[in-house]
Amino acid sequence: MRDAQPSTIYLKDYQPPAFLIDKTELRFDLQESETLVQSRLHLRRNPAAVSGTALVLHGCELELLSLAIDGTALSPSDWQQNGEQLSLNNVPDDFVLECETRIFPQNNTSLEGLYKSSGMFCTQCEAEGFRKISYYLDRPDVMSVFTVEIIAEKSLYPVLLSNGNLQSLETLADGRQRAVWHDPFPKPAYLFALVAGDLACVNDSFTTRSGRKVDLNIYVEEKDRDKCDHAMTSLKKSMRWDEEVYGREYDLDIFNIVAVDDFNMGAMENKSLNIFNTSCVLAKPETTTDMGFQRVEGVVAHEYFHNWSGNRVTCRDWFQLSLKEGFTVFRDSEFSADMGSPTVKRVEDVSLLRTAQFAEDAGPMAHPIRPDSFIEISNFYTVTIYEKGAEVVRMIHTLLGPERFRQGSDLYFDRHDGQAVTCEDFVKAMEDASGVDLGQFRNWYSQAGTPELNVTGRYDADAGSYTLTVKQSCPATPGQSEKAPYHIPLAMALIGEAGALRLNLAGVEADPETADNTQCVLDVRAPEQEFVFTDLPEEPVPSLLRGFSAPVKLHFSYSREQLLRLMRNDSDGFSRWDAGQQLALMEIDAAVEALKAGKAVVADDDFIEACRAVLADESLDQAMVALMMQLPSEAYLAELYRPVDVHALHDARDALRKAIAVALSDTFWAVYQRCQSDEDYEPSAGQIARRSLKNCALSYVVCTGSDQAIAAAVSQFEQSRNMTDRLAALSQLVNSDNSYKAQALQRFYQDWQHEPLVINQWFQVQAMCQLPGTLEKVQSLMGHPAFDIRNPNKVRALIGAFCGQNTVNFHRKDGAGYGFLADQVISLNRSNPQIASRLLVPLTKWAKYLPTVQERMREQLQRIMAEPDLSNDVYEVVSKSLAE
Ligand code: B3K
Ligand code: ZN
Repeated sequence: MRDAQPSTIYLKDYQPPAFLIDKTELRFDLQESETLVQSRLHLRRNPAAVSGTALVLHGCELELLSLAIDGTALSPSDWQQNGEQLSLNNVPDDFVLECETRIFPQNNTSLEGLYKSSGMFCTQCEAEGFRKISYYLDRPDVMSVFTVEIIAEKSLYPVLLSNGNLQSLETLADGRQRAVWHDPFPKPAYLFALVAGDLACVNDSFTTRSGRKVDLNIYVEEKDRDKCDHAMTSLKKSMRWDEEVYGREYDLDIFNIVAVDDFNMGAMENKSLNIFNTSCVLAKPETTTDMGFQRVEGVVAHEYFHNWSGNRVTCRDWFQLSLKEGFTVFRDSEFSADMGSPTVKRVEDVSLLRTAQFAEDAGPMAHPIRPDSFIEISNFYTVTIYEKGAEVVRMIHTLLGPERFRQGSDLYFDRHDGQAVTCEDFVKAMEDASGVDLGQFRNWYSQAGTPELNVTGRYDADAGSYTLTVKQSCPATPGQSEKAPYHIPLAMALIGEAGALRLNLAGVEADPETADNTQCVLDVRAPEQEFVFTDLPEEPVPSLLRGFSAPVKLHFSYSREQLLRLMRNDSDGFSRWDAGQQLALMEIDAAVEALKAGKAVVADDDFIEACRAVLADESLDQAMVALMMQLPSEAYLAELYRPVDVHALHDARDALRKAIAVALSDTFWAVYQRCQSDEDYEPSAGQIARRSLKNCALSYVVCTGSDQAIAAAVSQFEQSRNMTDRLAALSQLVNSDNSYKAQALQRFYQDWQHEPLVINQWFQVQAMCQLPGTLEKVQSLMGHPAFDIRNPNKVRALIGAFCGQNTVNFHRKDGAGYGFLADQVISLNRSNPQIASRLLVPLTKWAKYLPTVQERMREQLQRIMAEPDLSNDVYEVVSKSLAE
């Protein structure tokens, strides 16, 4: 809970640790009423330390039982305690510190440190959770070799796990069991893990390319044994992919994954003992949607890839978090792209970036991917650190090209193996290996905010030349009013009547890889820059920021005709999709105006014909067709309009959807029929594409409100055997006016009440209902026996989905949605501060709405601020939001 004065920590104050811990020996005595933790730390003064004689250890909410130096017990007068710090003066240069603490995992609701979930003991130590287990130098630049002894009642906790290799396992005379684990790789405390429980184990193996046979185990509750195949397959694919694409092999003989129900985020990459949220590991067709299958594959890969990008080479301090997270997200997106449809993956990633990340970058919590300061590090596991961080690594990949990027990553891993390093070390390795100057590029690490590119084009028919003028700027963000220009890779092409034209860039020698071909990457560096293309027989349409080559907002005033040409002819899938989105935005603009003038919304004929052509094109990736038919989301619209009039935008978008549905009703029905199949379920790219297009068509026909459409949804709900189709049909029923929905919801609950992950989807589908009265429904569902506010998945499914994704109901005109969110934040602030502060995010965006709305949102922030005992997590987010 909040100190009197929550303090800000600054990157500029970084000091190397005064002591190092060569060896860490831990002993856990796990009991029902308490856990005793004994540690033996082999400490030595750090030769690289600048100053300081005292040893200052971190500890939080610990009951200290004893301390001893080299076998001699200390008395309380030998140490000083101040907040989370325990200082020992006049310690030797090299010694063993023994410490005994008592903790109460069964009462730990923060899900940080050692806690219990569904009867098992488990840990979460990143970022600063180890200090809730024992006194330690809980910072990532202190790396130690861990040996862990676990003692627990054998009948209750037959499985005892920690990092590394099992050294011994014995049954003790009193019915308890003792396991000893040893991890030979030095690691920071945040990668420590312990699990004790009654778990089933699904086992497989993988042989690395150098011939090491690795035992792969997934530990789950017995009832979930049949839901591990997909995670296991994903793990093996990730291991192979990292060998092939990055030359990285696994380095131990065991790799364990444990699934737990109560978990604050997706998963955790503890060395050789990954702990996962059940939602990111369990999957089977009857209970899991296509999106769920893809998430399992992506998260398993992400955590596995951390073994190199995060564990073997770790972060010096938490300001460098994006060093491991940005890089690892880049790695997992490339992996997912390779496993499925690259364009679809790119569109999904960019959509997340353009909504959540752009919003963060424009709000009170905006921070560079390498922040300069924070109050609570848990608040910095953000879309900026992760997704924008990944885009920054992607830009390095674009600037260097795949071969030189690989030389860079090889050098980075070689040079820094076993070290705790900085983002600068990463960039330097990329620079040293490639010879590419990344000097100006480093601004991406130090500056917050989304850069904007304003581009204009001029065709000179006589000269056959086309001149692009590119201006860049970046808005002010908290603490950064002036921004230096960025180095932006701008991938582009020029599209003629019949497709992409050859590029000749004036003043640039033809390079077989770039110029004199049909696409190139322009190095945008100056506030304003011109690029002249020659030998152009016709006026081209520029295709800009292909593949979304940089995380920027690009403005070019395209005409409808130009966008239609790009939508038809652009050879870059992402840009084709984006052209379609820009056309749709013009339609939404027109719809807003029409509704304002009291007129009916009609979609433009050209737009309808373009949609019809896309829907009819069976040669296109069907998942792309489904994506192209989705109108820009309300979250994306909220990034484009100022101020945001939530209800006007919602109504316009809705009316446009109906207009499209009516105009193309026959086409949607044809697509719906064409996409039916009775193949056995597989989470393959082809099947996922077909289902997503089918369910997209269903959503359009249902929005016409016809009886035939409702009947189709009912029959799909009743007959489908996979969760993707079943849930899609349920969602259509919940969102439309029909007499079957209550029955459908009840039936769904009855069928799945014993599957918590399915019940979460049941909560979510109701929380996302766009119809009036949803807030009351959500409030009543909070009293449902299946709801549990202590379980983060349930909180996210019901409260998080309502406040974060149900724009029209959260922003109810009477402000009740804001009051509801504030109530939930206040109640979670004590039990689980991390979840409370994450939930709060929608309120922090108050500044972009209409003035009356702003006031209502701020009132609720002020109400939270007035609460006594605010956690640092909530305090930081609320105070920064109110300071805007
Ligand atoms: N590294 C963890 C995140 C830990 C969050 C702690 N509050 C999961 C991941 O990014 O892989
Ligand atoms: Zn990660």
